[in-house]
Amino acid sequence: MQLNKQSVYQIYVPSFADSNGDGLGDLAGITGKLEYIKNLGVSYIWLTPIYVSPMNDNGYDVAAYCSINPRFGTMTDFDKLIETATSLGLKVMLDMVLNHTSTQHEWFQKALAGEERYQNYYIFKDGTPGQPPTNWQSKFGGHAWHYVDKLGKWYLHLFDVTQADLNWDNPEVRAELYKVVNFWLDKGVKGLRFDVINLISKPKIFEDDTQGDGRRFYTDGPNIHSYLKELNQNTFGKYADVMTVGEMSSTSIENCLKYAGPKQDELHTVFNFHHLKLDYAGGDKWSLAPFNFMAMKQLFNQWQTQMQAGGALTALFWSNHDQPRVVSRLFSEGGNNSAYRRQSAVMLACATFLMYGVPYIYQGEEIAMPNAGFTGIDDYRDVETINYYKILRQSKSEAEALAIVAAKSRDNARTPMVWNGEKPGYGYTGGTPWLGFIKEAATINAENELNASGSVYRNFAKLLQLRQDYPALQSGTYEQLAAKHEHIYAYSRTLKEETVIVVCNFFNVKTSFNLENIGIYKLIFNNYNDATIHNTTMELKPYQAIVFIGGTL
Ligand code: TEU
Repeated sequence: MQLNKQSVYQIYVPSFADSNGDGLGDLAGITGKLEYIKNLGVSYIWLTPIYVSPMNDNGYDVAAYCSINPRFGTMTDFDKLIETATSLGLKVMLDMVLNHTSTQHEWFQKALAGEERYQNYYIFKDGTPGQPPTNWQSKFGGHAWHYVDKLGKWYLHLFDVTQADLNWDNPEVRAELYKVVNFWLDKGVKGLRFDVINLISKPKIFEDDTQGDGRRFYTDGPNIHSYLKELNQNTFGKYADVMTVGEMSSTSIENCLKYAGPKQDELHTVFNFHHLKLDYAGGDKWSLAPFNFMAMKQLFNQWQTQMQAGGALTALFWSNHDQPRVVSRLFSEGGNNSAYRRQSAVMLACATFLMYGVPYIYQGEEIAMPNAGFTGIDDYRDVETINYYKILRQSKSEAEALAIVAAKSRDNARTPMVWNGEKPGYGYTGGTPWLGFIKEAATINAENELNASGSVYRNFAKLLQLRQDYPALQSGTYEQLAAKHEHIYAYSRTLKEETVIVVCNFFNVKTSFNLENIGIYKLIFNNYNDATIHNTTMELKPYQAIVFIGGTL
C-alpha cells in the first residue's frame, strides 16, 4: 500500500449520525452516510472507540475490548458497516485504547477484589492515604494516583480516575492486548489508531517530578520502542494492507523518526500536537493566548524536513475530537461566521493537506463547523472540561472561567454533525441530542455546504484529488518558501522535473508573494475565482490559497 496516497476521515461516533432516535450516534447511522464520506475522496474512515464502556470519557474508557457498546449497535451492525465501506472502496480504521482500561473492566474489577495476578495488570503501589507515590498530575486535572482503601494501595491514572493505566512491563498484559488487536484485524479492519501509545512504557523507578507534572518520566518511556516493535510483530506486521498511526503526546522528532521510520518496524505514521499548542500561554492549555503564526511556520518546516529526511510520515491535521474547531480557533473574525468562513477553512486545509504525510479530516471540518458557542457550564459533557472548570474557578470569576472553557473545551469539536437545516434534530437525530448543536445549525450544515458556491466540502475533495494526480504531492521533497513572510505560509514539493508550489495567506489582509525565481506554468488550485499575477509578484486576497506548477510556459 502506498501510504502517502492515503487520507482519513475521522468520525466521532457519538456525534455523527443517530439512526434510532436515542440522541447518540451509532454504527447504522454511519453506514447510512458512507457515500457522503466516499465522495470527499478519502481512503479511510477512523471510528473513535466503539467498545463496551461506561462512557466517562466517551469510549476512551474501555470496559470490554472485543464487544460493541450496545448504545452504538451490535456486532452485526459493525460487520455491515465494514461490508458497505469495502464495497465503496473505503477502509475502516479503529481506535485502540491500550494505555489504560476503564475501572469497570473485568481485569480491574478482579484486581480490586484482591487477585494479585490482575493487580499486576495495572500500576498499583502500596501506600498510605494522603501520600501518593509521586506528585504526578493527571492530564485531566488533579492527582494521577487514586487510593483504594480496602487494598491499601494507590493506582496510576494519567487520565480520568476511572481510566487505570495498564502495566505494559507485564508480558501477560502485552499478550492480552495483542489478542485484542488481532481480533479486530481478523474482522477486516485495515487501519489502527493507537491512543496515547507513547505513554505506555512507565519508568522503573517512580519519583517526584520537581520540574513538571511527571510527563518527562513516562512520555516516550524507556521500553517504548521495543514494545512497539513487539506489537508490530505480533499483530499488524503480518498485513501488507494495514495502516497504523500512533497518537504521540508531547513527543519529539527524534522519537517520531523511530516510531514511523520505514526500517524501524514500529508504526507507519504518527500524530504530534506541537502546532496545536501555539495558542497556549506558557504551555498551559487553559489560558487564552493568540496563535503564534511564525512559530507555526518554523515547526512545520522542522517536522517536514526532518521527518521526510528519515522517510517517516506524519498525520497532517488541524482538528480532532480533542481540539476546538480550527476556524474558530485561528481566526478571531475571518474564520468563524464572517464573509471569509469558507475561504479560511479551505486555505487551512490547503496549507496542511499538500505537505509530506497523510491528511486527516475531522467530521464537520469539511463544512467549516465553528465552536459550540455554549454559555453555561451545564451545556458541557466532557470530563476534562468539567474538571478544569472547577480548577479554574478556584482563581477566576465565573465569566472568566466560562470564557476560557468556551475557547478550549473538547466539546467544541463534539457537537453533533449538522446534516441539514431542519429543526430540531438537523438530520442527526430524531430525539434529544446528548450534546447541543452549534448555534448556526440552520445555515452551517452539510446540505447547504454541498450546494454552496465556493463549497468547503467540494474544495476539500479537490485538494485530496490533487494528491492523487501529482506524484510530487505524494513523495516530492518539501521546501519552505518565504520563511520570513509575516502573512504567508508557502512551500514547494519537488519530484524530478515537477515542482508544485503552495501559497497560503493566513490573515485577513491583502498581501503579496514574490515570484522572482519561480515561473508559473499552470494554476491547479485557488479558493477564489481569480488570482492576480504580475511578472514577479502574486497578489493574495484575505485567506487566499493558491497552488501551481512551477516552471516557464
Ligand atoms: O487523547 C490524549 C490526549 O493527550 C488528550 O486527551 C489531551 O490530553 C487533552 O486533550 C488535553 O487537553 C486521547 C484521546 O484522543 C482522548 O479523547 C482521550 O480522552 C485520551 O486519549 C484518553 O484516552
